[in-house]
Amino acid sequence: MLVLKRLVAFVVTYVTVFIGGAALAASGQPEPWQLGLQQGATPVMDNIIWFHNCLLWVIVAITLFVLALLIVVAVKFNAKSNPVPSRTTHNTTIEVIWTVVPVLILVMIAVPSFRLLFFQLNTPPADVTVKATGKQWFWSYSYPDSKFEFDSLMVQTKDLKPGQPRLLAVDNEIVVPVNKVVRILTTGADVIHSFAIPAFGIKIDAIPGRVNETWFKAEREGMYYGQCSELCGKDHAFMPIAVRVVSDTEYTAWLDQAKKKYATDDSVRPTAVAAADGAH
Ligand SMILES: [Cu+2]
Repeated sequence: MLVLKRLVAFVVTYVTVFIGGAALAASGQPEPWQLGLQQGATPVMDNIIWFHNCLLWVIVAITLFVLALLIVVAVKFNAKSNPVPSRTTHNTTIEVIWTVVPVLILVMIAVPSFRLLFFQLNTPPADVTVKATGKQWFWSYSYPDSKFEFDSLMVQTKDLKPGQPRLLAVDNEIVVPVNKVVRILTTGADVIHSFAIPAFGIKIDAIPGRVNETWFKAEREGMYYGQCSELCGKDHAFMPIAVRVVSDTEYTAWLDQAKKKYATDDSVRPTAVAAADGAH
């Protein structure tokens, strides 16, 4: 009886945590006790989640079917219940079935799989381009259309402000407008890094000497976090990615201010030029 009570308590706790975790997973970062994927914030991630859930049912059905066959074999055809084994060998019908059926299942899986792959890999015309350069061990982001670049470093645990997640918050986050196509270009300055944001369904290597491209269209405002996902050395775990998705007006305001703050073109940063002149 006690065992049953404990079992019920366990199941209730588990279900509560699971449902709670699913709700929290919408916050653009991993949550304690989270099961499954983070809630999607882009059409690509919504598709990935849908495909993942479909495959889960397919694989559950196949596994149960194989398990049932194994049980039948073990029970009906063991040495005790079937002392004189049949000498039957080869059955064309069944051999054709167990070849054709798996092929059909794979073809059925391949169709949505390839459709999703092309959806991910064809970047639609972009509204904003952000270039992410992986460095040991932080990210630099540049907005080539607006000619500025800045570094993004992890906030140390002791410096965290309320609401900032440990190991994920950064000093300067990427800011992008909501419902706009953002093209991400990645490259590495030293070794291979990987730019990944689970809620956006993107993960792409940042390789020295070449530029990779991916894209996302965030459909909800908020903070979204990711991490470098290619082992790149000692502080690989401490170079998070943070993206703030904001409204169009907030984005324009941020862009104006960022152009001055992070300007790489000296002509748009008169104070810096004046200061440099003064030093001569
Ligand atoms: Cu890394």
